[in-house]
Amino acid sequence: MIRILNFCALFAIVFAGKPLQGTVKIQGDTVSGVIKFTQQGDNVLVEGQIAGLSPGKHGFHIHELGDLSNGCTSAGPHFNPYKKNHGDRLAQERHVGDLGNVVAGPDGVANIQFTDNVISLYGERCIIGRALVIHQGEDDLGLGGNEESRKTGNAGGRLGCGVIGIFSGSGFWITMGARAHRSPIRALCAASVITVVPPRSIPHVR
Ligand SMILES: [Cu+2]
Ligand SMILES: [Zn+2]
Repeated sequence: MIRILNFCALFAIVFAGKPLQGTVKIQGDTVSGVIKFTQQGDNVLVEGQIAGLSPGKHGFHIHELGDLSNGCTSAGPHFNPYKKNHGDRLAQERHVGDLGNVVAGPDGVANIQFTDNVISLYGERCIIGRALVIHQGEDDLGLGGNEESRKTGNAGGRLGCGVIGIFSGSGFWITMGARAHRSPIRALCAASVITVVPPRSIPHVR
């Protein structure tokens, strides 16, 4: 087990120059934007811009499904593989998909840049293929004192959403795609990340 994990560390170092990156185009009736995700060790850098919002705070979450066949509604609930309560991005008790609020200025634009060490671009906390949703209202971060607060943060309707996919400039994924099927080391690593490592508690954030 430890050797397998070391393999993974080596694997991560070897591919350090080829970042894992995801991207999502957010679309809605009034809102639009693009967000990019970059894996940096255990952290994911989240950066981008969403326009067309009302000034103020808006709930910002990864939802479980990448299914937008019925608009943002079919994206399902917050991505919550550990069956926790809803919470702040910086809280111990949170859904993996809980990214707090983003803040739009008077011009309706939210400029977004933060790192998070709970979401990931691989393994069991992987957000690729799931939906990013921007909400109409402020997320109460699970502190609203009611049942809905512990599920959704009472952030209101879904203004816009998009499915997170592989970024065009992500050399890592392009290499993986070309060679993964004939590389036992990579297959082993992927398997260890996904199945051999027992579910661990969400790492404490900073
Ligand atoms: Cu949401
Ligand atoms: Zn949540």
